[in-house]
Amino acid sequence: MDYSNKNILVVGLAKTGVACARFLAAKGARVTVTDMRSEAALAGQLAELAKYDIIRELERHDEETFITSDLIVVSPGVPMDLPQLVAAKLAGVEIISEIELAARFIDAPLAAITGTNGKTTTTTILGAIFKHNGYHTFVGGNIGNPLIELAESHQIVDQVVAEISSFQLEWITSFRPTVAALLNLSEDHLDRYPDYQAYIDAKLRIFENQTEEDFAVVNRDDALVWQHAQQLKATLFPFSRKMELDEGIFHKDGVITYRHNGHEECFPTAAIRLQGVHNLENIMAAVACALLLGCRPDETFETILCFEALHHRMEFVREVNGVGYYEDSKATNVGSVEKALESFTDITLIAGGKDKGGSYEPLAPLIAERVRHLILIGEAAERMKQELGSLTDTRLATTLEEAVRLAAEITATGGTVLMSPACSSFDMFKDYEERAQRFIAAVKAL
Ligand code: UMA
Ligand code: ADP
Repeated sequence: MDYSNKNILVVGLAKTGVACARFLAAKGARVTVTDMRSEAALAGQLAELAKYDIIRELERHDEETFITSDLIVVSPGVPMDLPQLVAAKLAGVEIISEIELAARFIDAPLAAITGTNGKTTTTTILGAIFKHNGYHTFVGGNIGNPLIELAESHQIVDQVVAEISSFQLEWITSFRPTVAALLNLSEDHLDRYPDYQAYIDAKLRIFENQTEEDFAVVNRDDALVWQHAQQLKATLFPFSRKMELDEGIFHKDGVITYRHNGHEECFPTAAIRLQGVHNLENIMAAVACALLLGCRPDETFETILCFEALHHRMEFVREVNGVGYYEDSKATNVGSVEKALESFTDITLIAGGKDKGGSYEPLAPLIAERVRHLILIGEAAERMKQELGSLTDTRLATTLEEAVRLAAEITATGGTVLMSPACSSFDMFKDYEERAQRFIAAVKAL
């Protein structure tokens, strides 16, 4: 792939844009970067690019630059319907995402993990399994470090594990994982997509360039996933918590069984530290990817036995006056909140934040059954109150700290206070980590 002297436009100048611009400039391309933010807001990013000869178009996107480029590389946070991208597409300009660019320069087998929930957990487990098996492994993608950083580093690796979001799949053309996993599907990101089907279609593109030599690891228990899996070209490798499979991986009577080509491996689950049925699904998906890509069963089992929950995913904070406080700041859609609610009874739920446009109705049965008090915060509070408020004692709070104090007042001994927002955090916080830290501080202050 020769990009020297090509006019390449990098759209978006956050982590992805900076890494792409650096990579392409080092390849001899004539790089322009464009971002709607100002030079002052982008001071850190621009400093990282200081030693490269790169043209900047800041606080604007010039259509002329888009339609006259040889190639456009789009950051995941930039929507597909950006008018300048639409114009460039019409003009026949090649437009790709960062994972597409990266994959063109990566030779190692690629395990790509997507799904509405569980991506980071599964990606991290799989990375740990590969490393424990002695493979030189790169873990990246939506998890935080762009895949292009691997291509940029010229490291030789044995295995690549990539967490992949729907946004990153929007502009792929040849991205082809050796093993791709789709963990589950539920409504999310409806502030970005015109409808749920458009979000699903974007996610399914992870399988688009696979052939029958590749594997699609899919959730047999998720009706939507299984329905869409029937159309795939890749060889299906299902995982299930509910049914025994002749080919695939399943959990039954406290044992995970992996069956492939007449060969069987068994992993008892009693001593696994990671809690929750959803984590059993994540573990099965990771183990399937690992064994399909050559890992040894013993080392694989050792890794899953020791694996602990990641921060901000149903994490225990503290007990005060016989009430347990749990923080699930990473639960930014209804699918993940459902799993959290299934894990407790007598719940005081703190939810709300930036509304992503989906319906909160799927939570209704669990709220009616298990949530004693619902405390709502943020932009979504009013709409959540309309959809769920009649099901239980529902109150509004103006800050997270006020919500925590109120929860402490009204939750009876033996109950659980759970912050599992079903929304993103950007209305009140920098990100989900800041929301988590503020919750933890408020709980510690009780
Ligand atoms: N911008 C424009 N014009 C626009 C829209 C945005 O100029 O019309 C600019 C913004 O000002 C910003 C840049 O484009 O400077 C967009 O950057 P970005 O949002 O793509 O941010 P990155 O730092 O590059 O992070 C991205 C992923 N972000 C998103 O998908 C929103 C990160 O996932 C990912 O870790 C990183 O690439 C490395 O691959 C984050 C995320 O929130 C964690 N992902 C979503 C999720 O998990 O739900 C999908
Ligand atoms: P993602 O990277 O897809 O956002 P995470 O592993 O970061 O996934 O988990 C995000 C949220 O989803 C957390 O609240 C976590 O408890 C929940 N979760 C994790 N795995 C699953 C799963 N397989 N199904 C549903 N919810 C899950």
